[in-house]
Amino acid sequence: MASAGGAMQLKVLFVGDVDVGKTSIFELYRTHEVAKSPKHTMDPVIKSFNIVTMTPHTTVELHLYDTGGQERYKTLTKQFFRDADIALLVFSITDGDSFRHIEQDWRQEVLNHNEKDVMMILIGNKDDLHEERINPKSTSRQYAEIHHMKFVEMSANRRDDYDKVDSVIREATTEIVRQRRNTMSGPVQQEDERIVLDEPVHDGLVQQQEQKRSRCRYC
Ligand SMILES: Nc1nc2c(ncn2[C@@H]2O[C@H](COP(=O)(O)OP(=O)(O)OP(=O)(O)O)[C@@H](O)[C@H]2O)c(=O)[nH]1
Ligand SMILES: [Mg+2]
Repeated sequence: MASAGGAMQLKVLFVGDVDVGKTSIFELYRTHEVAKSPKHTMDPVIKSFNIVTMTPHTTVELHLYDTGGQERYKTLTKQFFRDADIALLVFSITDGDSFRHIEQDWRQEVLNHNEKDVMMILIGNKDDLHEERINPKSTSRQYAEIHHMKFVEMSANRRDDYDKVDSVIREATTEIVRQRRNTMSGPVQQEDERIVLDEPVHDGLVQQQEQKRSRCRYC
């Protein structure tokens, strides 16, 4: 666990095949707005902001990593998988391969790059295109249950689905805070009863974030 000035820091990865909507979900979560014409992600994009967990009310600094799913960027991308705390495994409900690759590729890669437990969240995106659905919801849910993942279907094109991604990330963050409170020696910073913070604290280049992160995680 990392801390900077008392706040816990968690690394949250967005991974999955090309075009499944990772950047669209990332932007919806970050800005509460539907992303307009997102471009393919090449270098990972990192944004950080604070949230306050459910009970115990604790400020957590989330470092969100949006990675590219294109084959030619995979080697670069996977370097960023290490030290992850939460991984959002994203597929499209309209794309069978994108679901199969969750197991064949993305989940395994997250595991391979991390020695400690990573909280995984399975996201079936493009729920607005239900007439083109290929991946049955029951199959995805069952897969998630087998692997102890949270599961949600959503559409990054629906502004209201901000609540879905916010809830599932907040639940995962809260669980990690609870788990680590039970094992850590020092106190976790407690907050007053507050509902949501969601304040951008800093954006930056990949390299700057990595440097800052490595300084903080082991200090
Ligand atoms: N209908 C629909 N389209 C979506 C949804 N989410 C994303 N898209 C569209 O799908 C395309 C790809 O979205 P991105 O968010 O760029 O996908 P990505 O997974 O980040 O792709 P890479 O960065 O190349 O790996 C874009 O045209 C989006 O507008 C959704 O929920 N519904
Ligand atoms: Mg992208």
